[in-house]
Parts: sequence; structure tokens; C-alpha cells
Amino acid sequence: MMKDRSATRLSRYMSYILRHHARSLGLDMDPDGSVDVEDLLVLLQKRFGRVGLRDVEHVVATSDKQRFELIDGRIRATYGHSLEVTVEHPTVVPPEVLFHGTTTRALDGILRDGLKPMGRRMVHLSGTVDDAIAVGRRRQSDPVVLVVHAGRAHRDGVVFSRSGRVFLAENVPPGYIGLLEQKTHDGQTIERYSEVTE
Ligand code: HQG
Repeated sequence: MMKDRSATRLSRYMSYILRHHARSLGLDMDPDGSVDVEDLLVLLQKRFGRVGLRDVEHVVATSDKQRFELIDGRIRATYGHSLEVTVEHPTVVPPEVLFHGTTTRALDGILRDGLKPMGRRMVHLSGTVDDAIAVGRRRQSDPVVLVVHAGRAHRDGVVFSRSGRVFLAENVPPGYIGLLEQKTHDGQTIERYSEVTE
């Protein structure tokens, strides 16, 4: 079986292809974002040498965020696309609060314009502070964590859907976004939501 590190490298490259570059790399991608897994394997083998269907199946089955779906020989990324694809996710009544990990640099824009999909098709939100911190750490070691008042947004008509443990929305207006402050007190982590007021 593959080592975790190889599985992560394979998973990252699969995400890169299936979310962003399938078409420019010459893969025949359906409108639902799926490609023939054998065609994907050819690209993976070009990059990594010996990679087989079992390795891809391993990555799909062990992806902590259920990043891929492999059905009847066709594989697609479940979220995160910049490519124009239609992945139907069930709409959900979201938890009262969701979280979003981001950078200090992005903060002004987000508080002014709300959360926008930027380079992707959807805004991605986390169900836990830990997940949001992990998302933010891709860009900044001490990331900013935002609280999204998803329950209130949903009641006001913002549509949320869900892909595994990732929550999705087309955008989140600034009125539903606050800052999370995390403080450690006597060894315990205390979370406090603070609304951002001008
Ligand atoms: C920011 C990974 C300025 C937003 C992650 C983020 C996630 C704004 C960046 C998933 C803005 C976009 C997606 C505004 C949003 N002004 N900046 N109005 N609105 N932004 O990578 O959420 O692990 O497209 O805060 O874990 O970081 O690869 O989105 O910093 O789940 O499966 O613009 O991708 O999933 O960055 O990441 P991204 P994201 P995987």
C-alpha cells in the first residue's frame, strides 16, 4: 500500500487536474466534471511513473474531505473547481455558525464585499474552527478565522450546500461575517465571536 506522503502527492495532483486543468491537459471532461479514470491514470503515470487504479482508489477512499468521487470508471473532484462544471450538491440547512480560514491580507476585501468564490466556482466554508485554521494555514501560519452566521443567512435566503464536511455557498454578504477570537485561559481554549462593526 502507498505511503501517506505518496498518497498526499497523488491526491494534490489529482485535485490540480480535476479541479483546474483537465481540459487544458487534453482530458475529455463531462459537464459534471467527470473524466475516464484510465485517461487520468495516463497523466498520473507521466508525472509519477508507476501508478495504478488501486492507488487512485486508495486516494479516493481515504481522502479525509471526500475530495473525489469514482463511479463506474469515471472520476471527478467533488468541490474546489475553477473549471466550469456542474456538481450537484444537496442543499442543506446549515449549522447556525460556520467558519472560514483566511489571510490578514484578504480581510478588508471580505469585510467590504463579503466572501466571494474568487478563483473557484463556490465559497468554501468549514464546520469547525480546526478545519478553518487548517484551510487558512495553507496561506498564513497564523490565519484569520471568520465566523459566518450561516443560520441567519439561510433564513434570509442564502443557499448552502454540502460536499462531505465542506459547506458551500455562492457568496456570503458581509452582514453575516464576524471575526472569531480564540483565547487560551488556564489551559482551556475559549472561543468568542465578535461582530465586526465599523
Ligand atoms: C479569499 C481547499 C478578498 C478567501 C481548502 C480565500 C478549502 C477574498 C481566497 C477549499 C474575498 C480564495 C477552498 C474578498 C474570499 N476579498 N479575498 N471579497 N472573498 N476571499 O483557495 O476557501 O484541502 O479559492 O478567504 O481546504 O482558501 O484542497 O479558497 O483566502 O476547503 O481539498 O480568497 O480548497 O480544499 O482562496 O479554499 P481559495 P479557500 P482542499
